[in-house]
Amino acid sequence: MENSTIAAIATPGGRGGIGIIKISGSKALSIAAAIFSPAVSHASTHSDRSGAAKNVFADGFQSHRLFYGNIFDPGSRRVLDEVLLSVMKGPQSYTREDVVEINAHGGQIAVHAILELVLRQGARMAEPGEFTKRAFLNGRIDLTQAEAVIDIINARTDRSLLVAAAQVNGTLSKAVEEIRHCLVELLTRTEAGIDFPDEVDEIIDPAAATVEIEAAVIQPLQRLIQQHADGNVLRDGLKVAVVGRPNVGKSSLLNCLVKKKRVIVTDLPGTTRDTIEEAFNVNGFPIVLTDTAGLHDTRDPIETIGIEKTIENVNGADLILLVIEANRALTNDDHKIFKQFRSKPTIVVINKIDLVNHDKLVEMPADWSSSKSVRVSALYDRGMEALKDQIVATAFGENPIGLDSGIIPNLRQKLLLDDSLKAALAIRRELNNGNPMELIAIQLQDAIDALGQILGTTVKVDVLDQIFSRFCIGK
Ligand SMILES: Nc1nc2c(ncn2[C@@H]2O[C@H](COP(=O)(O)OP(=O)(O)OP(=O)(O)O)[C@@H](O)[C@H]2O)c(=O)[nH]1
Ligand SMILES: [Mg+2]
Repeated sequence: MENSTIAAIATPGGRGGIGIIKISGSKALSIAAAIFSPAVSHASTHSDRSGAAKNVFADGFQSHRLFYGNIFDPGSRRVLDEVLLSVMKGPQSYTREDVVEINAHGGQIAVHAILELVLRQGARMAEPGEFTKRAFLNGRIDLTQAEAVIDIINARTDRSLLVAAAQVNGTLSKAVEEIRHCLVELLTRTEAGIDFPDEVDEIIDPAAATVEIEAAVIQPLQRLIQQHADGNVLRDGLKVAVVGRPNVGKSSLLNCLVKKKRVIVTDLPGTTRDTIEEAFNVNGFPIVLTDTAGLHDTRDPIETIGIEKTIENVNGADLILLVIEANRALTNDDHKIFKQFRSKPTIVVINKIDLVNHDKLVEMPADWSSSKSVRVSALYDRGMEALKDQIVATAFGENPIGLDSGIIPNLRQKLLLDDSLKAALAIRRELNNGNPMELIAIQLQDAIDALGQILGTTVKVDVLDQIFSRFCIGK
């Protein structure tokens, strides 16, 4: 383990109430002692800086205490800022090393001047994610927890944050650890069977092992893999495409939902030519809404390109809002669009209800009954709450995802879960076929290794670098 002392500004750039400079490593305390002078010293009658400092730090800094005072440049003796200094001695700290945090007044100039001073005292600039990387390398957290720290920083909504926070507490590790435990136990018995072939029947019973693998390995792995798919939505946002024929009010609907004039609206059909994305959130769920070009038969080359993009976008969407007009009977284009995308979860949005009486509303054909419909007026902002509720209900069902278990593997973890599952399925097959124990042991080892990489026990250095480079500096 590298033992250099690292430092960085931990708060975002720009003006703010406070700015924090974080230092971690064996020199953190001596650097702090060299540039900090407490404002009041109970123990000292001297007023000079070094004398006061000596008394307060006579036995070194006390851990997990806040110190109030000034940061000064030991060369020029100039005071740079009034600060609160917090000291957390390792191993009771984020990185398990000695950590000092200097809470300075937020101006960028003061914060940068203090960082520079700290670097001149012998610390080096931290790389992105290096504090968290040290926490991992020093065994305070496992890799899934370190990755969750990134997700917390990037969380788009309250719900995404909830899931990331659960993972920081180790919920995914616990689930993976349980599966791994079962595999390790089976491997131990398999190897005993290899060493004592005469007693193999007593050591390992293939039928019982098959049942065990199924219940304690295959099914839990499959559940975690499924949760990855569900969780992508929380991490990246639910992709919702607004489609319909020209002029039905798709762009108006997007503007109304996101509460700003994001897209151009005119009374001319064919106004929207390109797909336009806007992120917002509904009841805490992140949504990425896309407005698209109106779909119909056309020879206009620009519209044709727009229509191709619409189709491409809809194919990648999780949910479709099919907009129709309340004041007109459905046209062939409406029917065509419904049919074209019928494999996707769809909500029919009956727009422009302000133009018709209730009893004159467009009729929904019987074969559209698989989709729920909501009546709105995008022009007068009516029905939007009902539409939002329907979006959440259609996309997430009764029990919004991720909240019950709080476990959502990311893509890296999911690919390793896939590897582990592949090996587990092979083990089940080989147990059924009565294949030699040696073969089963190899597959068990593969399944265990894949899970080890999730936890970070067997992970490669370049993978680590890649993970931690996604962090911001100062975390
Ligand atoms: N009365 C009424 N007019 C609406 C409503 N929603 C949209 N409109 C009008 O319908 C016309 C078309 O609206 P847009 O939002 O541009 O329709 P679009 O579906 O995006 O049209 P294209 O981009 O051309 O495909 C505009 O004149 C809107 O003001 C509504 O709820 N009520
Ligand atoms: Mg439009």
